[in-house]
Amino acid sequence: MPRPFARALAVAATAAVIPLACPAPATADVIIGGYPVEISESPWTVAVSSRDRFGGTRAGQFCGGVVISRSTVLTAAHCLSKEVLGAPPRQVRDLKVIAGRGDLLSAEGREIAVRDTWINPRYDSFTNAGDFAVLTLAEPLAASAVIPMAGPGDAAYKPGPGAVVYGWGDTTGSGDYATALRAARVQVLPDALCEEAYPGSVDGTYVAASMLCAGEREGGRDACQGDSGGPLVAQGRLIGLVSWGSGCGRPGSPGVYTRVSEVVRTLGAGR
Ligand code: 4AZ
Repeated sequence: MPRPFARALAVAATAAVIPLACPAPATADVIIGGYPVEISESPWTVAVSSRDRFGGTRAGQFCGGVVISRSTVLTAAHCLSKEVLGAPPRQVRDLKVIAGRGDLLSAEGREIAVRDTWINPRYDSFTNAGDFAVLTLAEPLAASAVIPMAGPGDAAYKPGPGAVVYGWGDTTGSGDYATALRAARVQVLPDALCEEAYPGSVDGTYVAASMLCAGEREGGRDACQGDSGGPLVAQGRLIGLVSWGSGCGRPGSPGVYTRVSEVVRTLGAGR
């Protein structure tokens, strides 16, 4: 199970009142190893937010999401878990998607209410397999915000350089959450690398049929807490959603993503 971002925020909130020592993962350089991007370059990247649950300082952002149709956003199933939200999603009254806003401290773009949530019933919180959920928006976004999903057999899934992950998550591995959107260039890695790294532990188990392995063999560039649910893009198509991993940017512990071809299969079969 990925360490939920909510827990990190809860720790941060507590620390603001009582100066408790926050546990700092032993990683440097954590999106880790990324660079700032304009939201106009990736209009399909959205912030999933609840000020009620996560406070207003970063517009309530707690996960990433991806626009796959004008009224549909994909995110990670674990983002909507009780462990993260502290309640079932339908009880989170101000669950929103923030589109067209790169800088969370600005008022640009739109905040759109989530009309309905659907969590993949086959999501397995022990292995992390099937880590995706669908948010239906109360109002549609522009068609230009939609990114196509790479279907089964798409060449974009082939191991190699040139994939990019986007998010507002931790940039150091020590709870330094970005306020402006960042991206990191990563490699799609062979399944064997993640099968070796994650044969089964408390963090999860790599299942190649429903997960995608990406990062850098030597560590460095990676997604991290708060990036969950956000996009991994290759050849202009969505191939992954940030899901889990052991730490962030560590050599030998690549990032694990939800394989979007599995999402396409599931949604195509009527869920
Ligand atoms: C998380 O806790 C998380 N390095 C997300 C991505 C990765 C690790 C942890 C990948 O949400």
